[in-house]
Amino acid sequence: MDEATSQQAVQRVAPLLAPSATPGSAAPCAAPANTGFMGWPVELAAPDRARAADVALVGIPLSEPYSGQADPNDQAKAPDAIRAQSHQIWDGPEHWDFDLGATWSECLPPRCWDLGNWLPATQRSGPGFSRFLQEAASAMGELFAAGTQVLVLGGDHGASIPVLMGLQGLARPVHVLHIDAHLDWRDEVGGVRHGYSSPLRRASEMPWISGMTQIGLRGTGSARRAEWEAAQAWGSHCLSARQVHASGMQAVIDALPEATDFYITIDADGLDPSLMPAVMAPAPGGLRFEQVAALIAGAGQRGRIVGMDVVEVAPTYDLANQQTCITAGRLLLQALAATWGPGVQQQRPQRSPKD
Ligand SMILES: [Mn+2]
Repeated sequence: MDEATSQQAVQRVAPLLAPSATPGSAAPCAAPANTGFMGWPVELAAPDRARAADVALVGIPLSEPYSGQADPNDQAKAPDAIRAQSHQIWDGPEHWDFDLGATWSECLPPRCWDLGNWLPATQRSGPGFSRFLQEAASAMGELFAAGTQVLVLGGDHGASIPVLMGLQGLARPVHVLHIDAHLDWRDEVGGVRHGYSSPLRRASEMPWISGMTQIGLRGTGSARRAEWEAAQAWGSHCLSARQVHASGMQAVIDALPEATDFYITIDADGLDPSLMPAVMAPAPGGLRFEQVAALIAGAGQRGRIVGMDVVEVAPTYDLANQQTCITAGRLLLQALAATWGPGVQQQRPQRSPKD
C-alpha cells in the first residue's frame, strides 16, 4: 500500500479510532456504542486493573486489511451489534438458562467485565499495525497470565491473531479448537500476513500452541493444496463438516487432548448459514448449534477453556431479528457455562491466583 492509499485508509477508519487513545498507543480504548456485553460493567481502565477480571469481554473490530477490500469492513460493526442484542441473548442473571441448568447469578464469578473495543490508534498497515498487534498481544498476555478468561468479539478472523499471540502469557501449552468453513492457513495474501485468511497459519508458528483441531471445513477459500499440505504436515487435526456430520461430535471430543488448556476460535461461517446467515462467505452444510455447544462443553470437561472468540459476523447481512448476533452471543455463553456451570467447577483446573 503506498503512502497516499495508506493515508486514505487512516481517514476511513477514523470513526473507529479510540477517542481517548493517545497517539501511538493501542488497547484498551473505546467504550461500546451502547451497552456492556450482557450488561456487564464497562471497564476501560488500564491493564493493571483489567487483569483483576475473572472474565473479560473484549471487542477487536479491526485486523490487518487486504488491499482493495472495504476498510473498515462490515465485520467491524459486530462487537457493538452483538452487545446490542444482550437482552435477547439472556434476560438477566436471575432467569433460568436451560443451556446452563441454573441461573447465571448462581454461577458467574463476581468480576465479569466488558473492556470495550481495542483499536489501533494509528494507521492500519505497516509499523502502526505491527505496534497495535504487539501491544494488543501484550495486554492479552497480561489477562491470560492473571487467570482471566478472555472472550473476544471480532472483527474478521484476523482479530484472533493478537489473542493467539497473547496466549503466550499463560506459560502453558494451549490447544486451539477452530470452527470454520475455511482452513485459514494462508501464509500471506498480497503481502498481508495478519488478515482473516491467516490466523491458523500464524498460530502454527507460535511455540505455545501445542495442537489444533479444525472442524467444519467445507469452503475452498484460504485453502489451496499448499495450505492443506502445510496444515497436515504441522499435525493439525482437520475434519470437514461432512466428516463431523457422519461420525458425530462425540468422536471429535474423544480425540481432544485431556487436562489441557483450550482456546476456541469460532468463525461464524463454520456454523450452517441457516443458523448464522450474516457472514461474508456462506457455505452450505455447516455445523449445527447443538454440535458446537456439545464441543464447547466437551472441551470444558476435558480441560480449561482459557478463552474464546466469535468472529466474522457481518451485521449488515443479518436478519431483521438479528439472529446471527444473538447466536454469536449464545455461543459465548456456552463457553461460560462450560467453565463456570454446575458440575464443572469441581473438575476445572486451578485458576491462577489473583494479585
Ligand atoms: Mn475464518
